[in-house]
Amino acid sequence: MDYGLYIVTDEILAPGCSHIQIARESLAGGANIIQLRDKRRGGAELYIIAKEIRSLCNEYSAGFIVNDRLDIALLTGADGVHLGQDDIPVSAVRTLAPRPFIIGISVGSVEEAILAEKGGADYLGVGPVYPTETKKDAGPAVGPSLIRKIREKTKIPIVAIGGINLSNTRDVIDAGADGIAVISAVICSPDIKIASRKFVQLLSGKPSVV
Ligand code: TZP
Ligand code: MG
Repeated sequence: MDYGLYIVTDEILAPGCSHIQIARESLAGGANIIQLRDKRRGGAELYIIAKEIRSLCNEYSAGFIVNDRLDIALLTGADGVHLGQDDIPVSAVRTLAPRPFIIGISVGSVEEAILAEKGGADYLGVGPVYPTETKKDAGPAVGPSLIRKIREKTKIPIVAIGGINLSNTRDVIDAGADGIAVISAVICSPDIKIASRKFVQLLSGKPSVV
């Protein structure tokens, strides 16, 4: 899985823009993975939205991950689920969802990262790397130095999250991240497709032409 540009959908930050529109635009801009993240809707609505994003991601050969909802992920053929520290343990999820199903775990310390890897996680969401307004309970910013420390102690891919923008992307990649998970820097921009494309160009090392 190419973690590259990993877009997390958030309808609250983008009023009038649905999960599906966010996914469609960011995929058109070259996003590698879409994570459906919705803490409000029930399963009935989420199931329909997830099925639609699954087929959009297929069109672009992109990955599709569902936040929190293992049931929705399994029922809609998602590539994986993303879980936090308070969610069902990775080892238990694995019994229901063998590989190649992907399990991503949010971690905020080296200890959590080592445990997640040992438990069977496929990638680590490390953050918040920088201060962010998007997740109020995200805790203090850990900085790119934590990415460096986790890279030394673990082998699975690292996706940096929290306050990632065009100016700090290089620093997190240089620190050892395999990809960047972005919400506001893409979703709150006037054009999600163009904003995504700028990140993709930056990640590919090419100068931005937009
Ligand atoms: N988990 C840790 S920070 C964060 C999440 C979901 C929010 C990231 O959003 P943004 O807008 O890219 O800072
Ligand atoms: Mg969660």
